[in-house]
Amino acid sequence: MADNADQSETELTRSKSVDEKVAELELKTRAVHDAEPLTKILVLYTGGTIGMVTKNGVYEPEPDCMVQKLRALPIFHDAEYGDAHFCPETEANHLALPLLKSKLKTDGQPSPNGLTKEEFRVLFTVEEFEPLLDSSNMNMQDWATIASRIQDNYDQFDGFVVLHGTDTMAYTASALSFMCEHLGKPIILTGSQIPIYEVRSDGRDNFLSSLIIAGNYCIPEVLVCFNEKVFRGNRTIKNDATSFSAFKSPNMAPIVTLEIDISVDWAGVFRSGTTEKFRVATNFCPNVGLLRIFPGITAQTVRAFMQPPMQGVVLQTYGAGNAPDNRQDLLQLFREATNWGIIIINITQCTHGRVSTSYATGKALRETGVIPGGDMTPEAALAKLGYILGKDSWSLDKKRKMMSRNLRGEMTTSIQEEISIMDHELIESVARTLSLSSKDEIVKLRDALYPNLMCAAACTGDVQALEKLRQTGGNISAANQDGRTALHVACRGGHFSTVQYLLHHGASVHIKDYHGDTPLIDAISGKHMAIIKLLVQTGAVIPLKPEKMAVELCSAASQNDVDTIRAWHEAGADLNVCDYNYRAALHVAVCTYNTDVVQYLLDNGANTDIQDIFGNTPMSHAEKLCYHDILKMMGQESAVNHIE
Ligand code: ASN
Repeated sequence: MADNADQSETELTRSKSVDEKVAELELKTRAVHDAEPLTKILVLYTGGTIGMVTKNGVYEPEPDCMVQKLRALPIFHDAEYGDAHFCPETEANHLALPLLKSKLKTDGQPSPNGLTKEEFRVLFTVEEFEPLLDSSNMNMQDWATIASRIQDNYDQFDGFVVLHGTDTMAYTASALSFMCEHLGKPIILTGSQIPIYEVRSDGRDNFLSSLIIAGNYCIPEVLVCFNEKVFRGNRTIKNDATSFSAFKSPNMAPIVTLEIDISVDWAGVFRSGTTEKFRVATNFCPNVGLLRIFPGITAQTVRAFMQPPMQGVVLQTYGAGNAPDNRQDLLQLFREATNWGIIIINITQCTHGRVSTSYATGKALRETGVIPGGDMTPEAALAKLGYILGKDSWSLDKKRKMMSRNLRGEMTTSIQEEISIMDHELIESVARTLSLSSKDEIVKLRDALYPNLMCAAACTGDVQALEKLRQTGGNISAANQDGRTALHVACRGGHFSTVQYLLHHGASVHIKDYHGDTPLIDAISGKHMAIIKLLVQTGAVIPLKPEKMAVELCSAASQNDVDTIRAWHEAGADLNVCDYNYRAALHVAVCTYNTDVVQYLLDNGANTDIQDIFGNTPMSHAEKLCYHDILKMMGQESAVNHIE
């Protein structure tokens, strides 16, 4: 009786675990075969009016409310998709935007999912901060928290949206733009003037536009999206407390405008152009300040402002950067402060324009050691100072030099020359043949031809041709009709120096072609190890789900293709990932008696005891098949003796 009870319990346990496995298997299989292309966005909800409610007659942030409310809004969440794909217990904060019906114009730039715009699906996960803050209550530590959350989730998401109050959004955007080094994905800050829960609200459009842009356009910058415009974050100022058009970018045109068409100024996109991985610098120096001079300001006031622990001052001067040159007391003070090691950066009090030394008054200031800050906004200048002064390993001299450099597109270093697209003979002759004459027509022609010309040049590793195309206005990350960029093509062809050139000019390692493949997949297919290393060093990660990666590894294992497995491994693949039958590459290599692969896998940490759906492990396969040499490789001398 007891035996029977034990037996039936064992059966129950076994059948339950088989059921569980089958259920998991179904999920995995669905994951492998789920062909719908998607992009994933992490939404960091920090607070702000967008999520506030009225309490005692004033707006206050309301915790644990946003996700629930968004879920009930069909423009933010496709409930049918959500019910089919998200687990209600563990994925309650996962939402799926409905598919866009209207065609988005991409200007030759692929979406991260690489598909035509009608087919994409943007999934987003909302992470709510605790406590939610009115942005007037935010400080530098909050900037570091946002940056760190982005860093922690960087590889798992295609882009980031930060829901934030408008009052200090320009400061946070500026700070994040510096803290996020070697950024390769979009980070978009947005918020609203009226809470999203109210009938009339700008929050819904701002949030939706941010998700659409972050999910479809690989703009590797910190941006602010407001009122149908997307600005470079460190160029923004909040200029209106009552209008929906709360932000202005006085010295730079918006990067994206959302009208019936979405237009992106790809030539204006700032790209880091390095081969280093994304990282964040959270050590921000708090000893910085903004000093706005005014007629009659006393030397005592300025001296008091410059006292320790002050390390960096943004000096807001008149017009084109002028300060009184008849005030020797002030000029002497600036000279002294510079000698004490304080960095002083000069920007204009005017909303629009830049500092220059066209006036004697501006020149006098320059001669005291004050650094000209070009056309930086006060927010950007302050954030840049805090970031640079936080670099403890840099000398004072280096910090001063970096202050006058354009680091993230925050200042215009030289008046950009009009690029003559007619400089390219091919464009010129095609334009003539087609009788095109207006600038718009020629720009359209260029945008249609250049991605293909770039890919053709990359295919043969012709760096000179790429440089010529770039100089005549070509977008280095533009994609052809298949969603492929010059970097995809150069990686496939194994042209190492072309890949280096492209990366140094800002080509993105994250762009997916229409098959969902990034340049890293091309490099793996071509088994170009040096290129794989370079891409990984630049922050590329394998864009496949583990199950799909396992299929690739198992397939290579079945063909004794050690080089392909090595290429996947170099690219960061876990050699123990399992396919839809829970089989890892080692299962397949053992069964097919591909001993070279078995040896490689064992040398690189493959497990011999992973159970597939039938309970078989690589070792049990070797035992059943009496593969003595494989068992020996696995260190199973005793098992070999036992079989013998
Ligand atoms: N006081 C609010 C904030 O900055 C203003 C807003 O979001 N519109 O959090």
